[in-house]
Amino acid sequence: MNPYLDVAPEVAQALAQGKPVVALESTIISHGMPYPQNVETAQAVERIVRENGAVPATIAIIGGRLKAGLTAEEIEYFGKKGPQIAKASRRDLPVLIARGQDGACTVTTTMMIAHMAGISVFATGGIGGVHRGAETTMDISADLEELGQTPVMVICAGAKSILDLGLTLEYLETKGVPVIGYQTEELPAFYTRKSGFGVDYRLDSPRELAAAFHAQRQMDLKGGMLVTNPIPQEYAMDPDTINKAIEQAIAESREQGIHGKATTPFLLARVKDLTGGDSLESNIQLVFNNARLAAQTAVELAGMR
Ligand code: PSU
Ligand code: MN
Repeated sequence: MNPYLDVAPEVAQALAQGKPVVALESTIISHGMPYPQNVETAQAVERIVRENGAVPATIAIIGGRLKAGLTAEEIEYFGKKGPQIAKASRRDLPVLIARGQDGACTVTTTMMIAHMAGISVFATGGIGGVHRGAETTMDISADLEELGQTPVMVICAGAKSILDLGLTLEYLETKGVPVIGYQTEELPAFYTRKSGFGVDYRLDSPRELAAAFHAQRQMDLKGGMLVTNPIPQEYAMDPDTINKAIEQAIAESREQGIHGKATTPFLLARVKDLTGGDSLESNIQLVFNNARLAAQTAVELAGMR
């Protein structure tokens, strides 16, 4: 066992008994939404995972400890501190841990810590990817490398078109990551159900998702699986509204010379401000939708040992 890892007692017990567990990320709490909606959403997501038969494990770094499973107090602490907490990707772990600091886990570090703990299914909102203009900036999220090397199923609502979705799919293909559409042939674009890009495979039930991941696991293939689950129709946003906000956010980030780890948080915050409360409600609902599917898939997977 990793000496820096703390698995919450309920999570450890579920894992020891082969029961379904779903990992949840914490950047969405600290950086993704304002307080107190972030804490309310994080708690509601845990409730949805439970209602669908699995144990939730929200993943974060607190005081230099890698945490798989947070208490209600820890979620509250994280939500209140918000963006003051460092966004932690793979390269940040050694120094954060050595200094005993807090860290908000991105998709990358949530996958890493989930895997250390023995958790196979992870629900989130959106993943990082290849940024627009990456052919000159080389700004490619570490999330794609992690998907290429860590055996965890990531259930998301696709990726926002703050990214170059075509290049993101090319990169995932190179890394050997299966991109699955849940009940769709088209990659969803987070706020909208369609992107104009196709997925590799369409699967239609939690059982089919579990069977594909189980086969990948039994073959001991390195790398994860990306499941893209479209936002429910009633919460989807108007593509023109969202695309205009994205174009403006990208233009501003270029004018202001935003780069490195600041780019994604800058773009997400600007899109959120430019679209007001509508995008927050859509964001919350798609996370609920992913948590439900992840719990149902973890239940199926637990029966396939
Ligand atoms: N995209 C979103 N919402 C998010 C993120 C990305 O639509 O919250 C967060 C996730 O934590 C993701 C991270 O793992 O940003 C990627 O950051 P970067 O592009 O710097 O790798
Ligand atoms: Mn980046």
